[in-house]
Amino acid sequence: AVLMGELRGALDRGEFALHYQPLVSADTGEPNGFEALMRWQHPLHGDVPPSEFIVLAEETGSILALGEWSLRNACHFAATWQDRTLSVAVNISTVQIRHSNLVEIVARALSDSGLEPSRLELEITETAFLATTNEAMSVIESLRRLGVRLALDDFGTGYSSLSYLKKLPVDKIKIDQSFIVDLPDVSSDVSIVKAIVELARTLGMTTTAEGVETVAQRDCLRQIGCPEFQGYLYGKPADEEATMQMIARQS
Ligand code: G
Ligand code: G
Ligand code: MN
Ligand code: NA
Repeated sequence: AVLMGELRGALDRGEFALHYQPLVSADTGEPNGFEALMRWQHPLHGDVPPSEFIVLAEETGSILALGEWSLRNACHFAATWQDRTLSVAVNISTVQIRHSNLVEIVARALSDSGLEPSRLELEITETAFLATTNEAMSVIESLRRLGVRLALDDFGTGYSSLSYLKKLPVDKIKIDQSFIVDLPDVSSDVSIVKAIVELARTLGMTTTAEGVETVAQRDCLRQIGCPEFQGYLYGKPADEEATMQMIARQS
């Protein structure tokens, strides 16, 4: 409650930052791109994690300004990367889809930064998709027409049916880390991840395994044929400076 009143002013005071975590190719072990993750550096409370302030920001409507700031910042940063094949992924709240002119905001972030649309990936959580109305669906279709890619975040934690998945206009499914954590020991999780990867491929979608922390998990995922990994094994979310250094080392 204390934080709620401060959220609005915090953006103007420059207390937010984006950190970046690599999305790594299973084939090469090199980054395909980076996911932007917001951090609130509060002067008294220290680093407030998104798990605490995103919901608050959604309830108060501050997420509209915060989300637009994230998009614009991530696009401008990615446009400075030497390697033009790297993409940037930005998380989008369902509130932004419903209550802002998201298509215009994304289009403007792209043209102002000069970032190629194909290098921007928008991550939308499965639960957000479930709440999707016809109106929201048309926003999602318009975003696709801009040429950006769409990813279904935290897949497996919601209640998507298979027929529902078929209708979703997404390019990528991000498999929630709860299915990755017990690989390769829990055979039911191996089966589930294998099924998701194969189903996605059948539907023309790619997959990313979230929360990859160990070599054993990586090896299991390689065997399954999951094409992209994200997790502490490859890198924790890092600030802009450390991210630039990582990109410089790779190129
Ligand atoms: O980095 P961390 O694990 O704390 O992030 C937790 C969650 O916060 C992420 O899974 C993501 O869904 C959400 N999040 C992080 N940054 C943003 C952002 O810029 N916008 C939105 N809507 N959600 C974000
Ligand atoms: O967008 P999403 O809600 O999926 O955000 C991913 C979250 O997962 C971020 O908050 C990030 O800090 C966290 N994360 C990323 N990699 C790992 C990992 O390997 N292990 C754990 N426990 N968390 C991770
Ligand atoms: Mn995400
Ligand atoms: Na996720």
